[in-house]
Amino acid sequence: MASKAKAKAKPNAPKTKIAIPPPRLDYARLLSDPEATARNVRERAMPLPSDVVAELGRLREQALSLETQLNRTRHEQGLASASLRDTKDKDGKAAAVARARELKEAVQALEREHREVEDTLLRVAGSLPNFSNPAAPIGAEENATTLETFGPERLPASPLRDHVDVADRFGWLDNAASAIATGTSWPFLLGALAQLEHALVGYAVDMAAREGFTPVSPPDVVAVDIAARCGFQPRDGPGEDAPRQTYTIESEGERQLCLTGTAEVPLAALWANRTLGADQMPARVVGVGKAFRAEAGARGADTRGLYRVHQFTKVELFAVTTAEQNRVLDMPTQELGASAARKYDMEAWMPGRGKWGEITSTSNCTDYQARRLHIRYKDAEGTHFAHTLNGTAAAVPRLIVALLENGAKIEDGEVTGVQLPRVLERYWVGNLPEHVEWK
Ligand SMILES: *[C@@H]1O[C@H](CO)[C@@H](O)[C@H](O)[C@H]1NC(C)=O
Ligand SMILES: *[C@@H]1O[C@H](CO)[C@@H](O)[C@H](O)[C@H]1NC(C)=O
Ligand SMILES: *[C@@H]1O[C@H](CO)[C@@H](O)[C@H](O)[C@H]1NC(C)=O
Ligand SMILES: *[C@@H]1O[C@H](CO)[C@@H](O)[C@H](O)[C@H]1NC(C)=O
Ligand SMILES: *[C@@H]1O[C@H](CO)[C@@H](O)[C@H](O)[C@H]1NC(C)=O
Ligand SMILES: *[C@H]1O[C@H](CO)[C@@H](O)[C@H](O)[C@H]1NC(C)=O
Repeated sequence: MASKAKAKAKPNAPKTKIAIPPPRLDYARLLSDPEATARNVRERAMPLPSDVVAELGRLREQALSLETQLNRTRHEQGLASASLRDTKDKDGKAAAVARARELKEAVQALEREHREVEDTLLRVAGSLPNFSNPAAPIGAEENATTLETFGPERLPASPLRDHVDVADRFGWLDNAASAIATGTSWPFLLGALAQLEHALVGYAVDMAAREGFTPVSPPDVVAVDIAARCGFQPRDGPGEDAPRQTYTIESEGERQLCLTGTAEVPLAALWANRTLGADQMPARVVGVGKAFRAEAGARGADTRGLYRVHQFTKVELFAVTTAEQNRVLDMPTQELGASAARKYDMEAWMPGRGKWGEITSTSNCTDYQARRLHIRYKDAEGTHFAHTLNGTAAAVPRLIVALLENGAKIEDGEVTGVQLPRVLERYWVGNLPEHVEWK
């Protein structure tokens, strides 16, 4: 037989032959109050059909009715085999054989139909976001509540402090080289900025490890199926025209792979299909990964400089907890990723941009990811789905923007250097470059 040409998987039709069981979603909870589920989708402004919950209800009923028919037909099949064994006369035997064959085919057809409906049910339910925490503010970004403001007095906004100009002035960014190597928004950090990246990563990992997070170096490529189970879809909405969120890559073998949008995905996969003991909880890790964002600059915002880029280094915290454990780790509903119930962002003042900019984000995903990845724990009462929490310890380019724009030293209307926080000194590699000093 001619060898089968290796099929190139389409981004939206991932081939996902994977040995972990399908997500175990709580249909009863999703359908116990259909109006509440529909309101949750609306409040999060998810690009889903308006009748998605009604569709879910119909599919669930259809699946149950097929299951009932299947059970009844299997029961009849059992009776027919028994009668086949017991029938001795020739004519009766032939009739019983025909009947058994008929029932076997009916069972197979019902099984097929049931499986198809179950698959659709899982796909539709899987597209629903997690329930928002009732205390999360409702609406778009401007409805966020400020919980706390700290740090020194804000510097006045000033175009002189623009991080791109500061970095260009001292030769720390090379946009011409970026354009040749890859393209815009794929930055080359040179000299002081590359050293600053090492220092920030060292500082963040050190702090997290001292707090009891186990350091992990995760892969930066994950299976599309695993990313989807964590709440990341290849596209930002249905259809081929929706902006792409992730970069899918040419894959070897059965599984469609993509570049990680955040190390949260491989860190969550670390516990997939496992059951932890109650004494192992909370399980906490800190991972350094590359984050790849296909959509950076897609909406024409912040295409300049380091604020939104296609690739960056990120130190990520991830915890698996019981439903009760956790400490507080408030973003409005439309700002929550599909899996999060509540999200806290921290913003830094960026005087060169003249705006506040998000530098970290921490999400409570309750059991959304755990149900999809089968992350469980066992205690005296039995086995339960765990809760997962994730947060940024350091998103390097955003911190560089904040540090350059706040640290720029201005003399006689000119930037003469940059002052960096002394806590980074311990983590600095090599010599302190010209134009950089500790504050
Ligand atoms: C997932 O867990 C089940 C049950 O423990 C096991 O049979 C299966 O092999 C596991 N899959 C993988 C990929 O480890
Ligand atoms: C069908 O039979 C299975 C196995 O006996 C049972 O668990 C399930 O509840 C039955 N389903 C329905 C809808 O009666
Ligand atoms: C902010 O919240 C209020 C009250 O819930 C709501 O009426 C308004 O539409 C929200 N604004 C945005 C931009 O979502
Ligand atoms: C996460 O959210 C759930 C319910 O929304 C809550 O029970 C749990 O305490 C929360 N965890 C944290 C850390 O806030
Ligand atoms: C944490 O998880 C949420 C939901 O999956 C996601 O939207 C957010 O980007 C993640 N945060 C970080 C820092 O990766
Ligand atoms: C997310 O939230 C709740 C807990 O807050 C959980 O019980 C529910 O199953 C989750 N919803 C989805 C759609 O996964």
